Amino acid sequence: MRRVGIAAALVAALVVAPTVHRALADGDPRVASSGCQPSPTNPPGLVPGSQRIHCTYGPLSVSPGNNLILVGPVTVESPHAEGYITRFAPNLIDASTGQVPPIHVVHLHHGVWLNVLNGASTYTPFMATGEEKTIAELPTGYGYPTHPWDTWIANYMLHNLTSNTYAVFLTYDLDFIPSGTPAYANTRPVQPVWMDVIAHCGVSPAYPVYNPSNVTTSDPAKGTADAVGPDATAPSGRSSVHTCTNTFKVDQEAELVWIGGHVHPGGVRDELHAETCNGAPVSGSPLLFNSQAVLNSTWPTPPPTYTSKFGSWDFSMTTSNVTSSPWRWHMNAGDTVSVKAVYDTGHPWYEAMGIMVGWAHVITPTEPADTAPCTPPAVTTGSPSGNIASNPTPYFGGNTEAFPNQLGQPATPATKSVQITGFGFQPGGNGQPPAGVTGGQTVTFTNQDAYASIFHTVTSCASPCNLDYGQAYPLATWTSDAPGGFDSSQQPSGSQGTGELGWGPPGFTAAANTNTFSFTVPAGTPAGTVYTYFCRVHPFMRGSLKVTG
Ligand SMILES: [Cu+2]
Repeated sequence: MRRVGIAAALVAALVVAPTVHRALADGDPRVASSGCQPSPTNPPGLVPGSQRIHCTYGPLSVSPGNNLILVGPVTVESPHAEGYITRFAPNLIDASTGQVPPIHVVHLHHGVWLNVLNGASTYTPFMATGEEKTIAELPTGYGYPTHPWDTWIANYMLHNLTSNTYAVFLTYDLDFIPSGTPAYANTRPVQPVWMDVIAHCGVSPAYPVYNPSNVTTSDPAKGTADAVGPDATAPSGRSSVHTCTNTFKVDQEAELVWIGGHVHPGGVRDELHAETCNGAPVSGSPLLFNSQAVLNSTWPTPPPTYTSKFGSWDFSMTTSNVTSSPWRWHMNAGDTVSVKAVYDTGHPWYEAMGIMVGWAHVITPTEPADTAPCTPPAVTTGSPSGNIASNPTPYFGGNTEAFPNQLGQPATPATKSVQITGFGFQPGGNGQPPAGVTGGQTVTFTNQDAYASIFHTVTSCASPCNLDYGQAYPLATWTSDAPGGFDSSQQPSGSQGTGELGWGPPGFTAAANTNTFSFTVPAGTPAGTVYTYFCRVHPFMRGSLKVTG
């Protein structure tokens, strides 16, 4: 059977491996911890004849401030048997505690599973997740086919927000229907459909679908698909959203039977729209599915304090797992759909993604579709389907003073340089007197930790910015909101448009490939003006500058 071809932009950017990451040496007993084991007891409700399989991959060493995209070491475990996968549930486990690590300590930026020997001409992701840990459940009667010779690899990115090193496992639970069972005979195969708006907006090849430097400008050279417009649902209260849209064409008749989205903090939703059907434009590009980012801690209760918690990684995405009617979209060969990634504009967001992953069944005479072409789904919303229950109690931060307010303290003598070393700013770091500066003067920040492959940023946060850190505090502020504020991540010289101070392979890290950032205090800035800032990689790192004259 041919694959469902979807013209997807830069899948290769997520696939090519710049770094082979091997956490522990061969012979370390923990190396043997990677593998798949049948669950001793199958959960109730499993299709008769099928089996839940628990797989682990690791341990993976997550160094301080780790923010790399990694593939490896070579393969991850697949069922290695003829059958169908009907459910996929990813998670992240701390190797030392056996528990899910708190989001503000270590979390999953994204994980992508690829099947490199499943008849694909290119590596095709068949499963993807981030900290939302979406559980994908196919409708009854559909499955992702597996073969004994399948070779899976995992591409993952972990973020360590602390100055410690952690060891973690990626885990994934599979529901598997083996061949030779009645359920196997009644299952129709599906194929992954990967729809990524990557590189369609902004200038970065690898990342931003929400490029901070694009949000406040209408410069068409920075991405014609970027748009900022009003939206009453914008969680931060700014009432506008940034959208990035990409269109995808299907090359053979197929029916989507499952859909889910992926965004990063600041993301509000991914929308799937019909563009053409039977070769003709569909009037109004109707919404087919709205995959929403829902804060775990507020679901299903209405979120009265949503604003203060928005921007954390503590969310799940709604998918078509659970809908009041079967969700389907039947496309003819040549038809197009679009994906629109929607981000709030209340803050600059970084390393943002906008992806929808679908499962599609190719229509054949013996395996007909469930619905007629162009029949709009009865339901276009779903419910959160992440591993919510296994997430520890979220800690949002911003509740208590972590160190004295720097605003009222006298400044140090005027300085022209701030060193970033040992996870701190010198002078003017946490609780210390602000570094003195004068109007019109340039201050240069230098990340000395970059020589140890540790990225930092220098990013304005709302004064006094001295509260305890958590998964939603501090948040970056627009430089236009903090008059004269600054952000190393918004400097145009950042090779990725994101500009964390440090060095890394272009296209695979958020590195600016410089370790310095300069900020010029506007001439005439009144004495006493204080600029508070933090490192958004390590949000416990704070600092301040104070104008002395
Ligand atoms: Cu840092």
